[in-house]
This record gives sequence, C-alpha cells and structure tokens, in this order.
Amino acid sequence: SETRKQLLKLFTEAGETFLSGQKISEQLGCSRTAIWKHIEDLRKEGFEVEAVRKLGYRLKKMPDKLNANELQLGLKTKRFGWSVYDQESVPSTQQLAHQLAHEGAEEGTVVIAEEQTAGRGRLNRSWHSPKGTGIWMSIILRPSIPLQQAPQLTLLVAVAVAQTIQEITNIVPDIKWPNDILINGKKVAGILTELQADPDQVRAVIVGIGMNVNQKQFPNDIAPIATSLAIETGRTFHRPKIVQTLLQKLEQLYEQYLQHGFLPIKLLWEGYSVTIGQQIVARTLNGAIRGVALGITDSGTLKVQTEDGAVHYIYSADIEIKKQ
Ligand code: BTX
Repeated sequence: SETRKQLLKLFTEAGETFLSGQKISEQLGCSRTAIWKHIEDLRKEGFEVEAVRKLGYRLKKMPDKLNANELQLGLKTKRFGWSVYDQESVPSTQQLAHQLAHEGAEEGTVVIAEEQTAGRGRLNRSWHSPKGTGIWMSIILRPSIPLQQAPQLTLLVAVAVAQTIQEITNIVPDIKWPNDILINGKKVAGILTELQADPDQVRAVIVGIGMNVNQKQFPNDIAPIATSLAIETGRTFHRPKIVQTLLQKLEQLYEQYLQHGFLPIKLLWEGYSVTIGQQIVARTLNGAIRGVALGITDSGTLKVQTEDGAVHYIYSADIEIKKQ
C-alpha cells in the first residue's frame, strides 16, 4: 500500500535515527494504531523494526528478498530496474527475459529469481543457481548498435559487476576475458549476453548476470573453481543492496557508452583484467590457440599473438591463463 511505501521511505531516510510514533503518524497522516499495525505487517515480512520506549522506532534490518519492493526502495537509477519481474523459481531468467523482449518490454526491464532450476552459461553449460543465496537476473537492453559491436556489451557488464563487488566488499576482483569475474582465481560471477537481432542491427540484448553471494559451499564438481562473496569475506550480504548498486553502475556505464563509445569502458575493463600480457590458451570451437594475450580491440575482441608472430582475433573462447 501507499502508506507502507511511505513508512519504509521514512525509515530508510532516518537511518540510525529513531522516529517517534507521533512524528510518523503526523507525516503519514494516519493514527498511531494504524502505524503500529503497519509495523507489525512489516515484521511479518521479515523486516526487523526496533522499538524503544520514549525514542520510537527504527529499521534495523530489511529482508533479504529479491522482489520489486525491496529492489526499488531507495533505487537511484533513472530507468534500469523500474520494471521488475520477480519470481520465486524459474528454469532460467534468460528464457523469461527473451520472451518479454519479444513482446516489446522496455529497456532496463529486469527479470530476477530466488532460484533457477535450469540456469545456463555459455555453450549450453549449466549455471548452478541455488535458492535464496545468489543473484540470478537478466536485464533487457536496446542499444542501437551494429551487430559486430555487441561483444562490447559483455565487457561493459563485466566492468559493472567488478565495480559493484569492489564497492560492496572492498575487494578488487579480476576480470578474465570475456565474461568471468574472479576473486583469488575463483569464479564469483558470470555473464551471459544473448541477442535478438535483425540481419545487421541489434533489437535487444538480454544480459544474464549470475553472482554467488551468500553461499557457504558449492557442489563437488564446481567447488574447486567457484567462490562467493561470503566465502571470500566471512560476511553475509543483503542482496537487494547489491542489485541496486549493480543497476546503478550498469546504467552509468551504459549511458557513458552510448554517449562516448567503447573507449572509456575499454580503459576501465583493462584496469580489472588479468588476461592481458599473459601466456594463455584460448579454446575456441575451431581448436586451441596458444600465445600471449596482447589486448582487446576497439570492438572488444581478444588479440592473441602466437609464437610464430601471427596475431589472431578471437570473438569467443574459454581462456586458460598459464602460470609463469
Ligand atoms: P560460462 O559458460 O562461462 O560458465 C559456466 C561454467 O561455470 C560451468 O560449466 C561450471 O563449470 C561453472 N559454474 C557453474 N555454476 C557456477 C557458479 N554458480 N559459480 C561459479 N562457477 C559456476 C557463465 O557461463 C555465465 C553464467 C550466467 C548465469 C546467469 S544467472 C541469470 C541468467 N540466467 C541464466 O540462465 N543464466 C544467466
């Protein structure tokens, strides 16, 4: 309800400060009994509201739920995240986002779920997406760019994810070309960019982001290569706050990209990159290429120089970085 929204707004603006029942009822124009009832409802939803005699109320904790209410409370973006499809469980948020994009969903539309039962990575690989612990979301973009520039968006999203992790945890993560976000060499987040396109123009980009947040452990098959923010820091995190930060960073970088092109994004990306200058093996669908990663081109492809001096341009591959 509108009162509930206003009450939450008052609480979040007040921060650590107590609000008296008197003040709240004046501001919202309803009785103290009504306020008390709303506070009880919030508690049932998982909000922790502290009440101290003579001082009043303050909000101690918000529920760690990824729904539209939580995501939009205090959200500072202009467009991203103002249309949200929140789901308890879906096969894949990508699937639903594709469908919505086909139906004309606007730019910045977000699909988010507590759990994915068939989360996917690149090349039909699967993405482990257990309930209530990570961020599994897709966002719809509609840039007017030619097809060959689409890989730039994967790198842009990687920068947004890296900046978000840095802001939330103070850890500077690494980006491994094109789409892995690593902490201490282990994957903490992955990005999947898929297109809906006409022959030469992008109609929609469906950006899938998976971030391991509060998991304490992983299934055996990925345990050696996967990590979460909780494992790396020993803390747990409020996921809606992370999503808000991510949407803000994404929107900022995306606007910068549309106005000034890929160059500023490329510079930021290079700052997080662990690929450039390394001896690597790039496994592509057409075989493996061994050499030195020289850098990324202005379109976002990876430049690799093999021992014979030849330079290869790689659009898509899995990269193994050789220990030196
Ligand atoms: P990728 O193909 O680069 O990585 C997939 C590989 O990563 C898997 O084969 C497995 O080895 C490993 N892996 C699987 N699950 C995890 C995990 N939770 N943490 C770390 N490593 C893992 C990366 O693909 C792109 C992933 C995008 C996921 C998002 S979630 C929201 C959206 N919906 C959806 O179905 N996919 C995207």
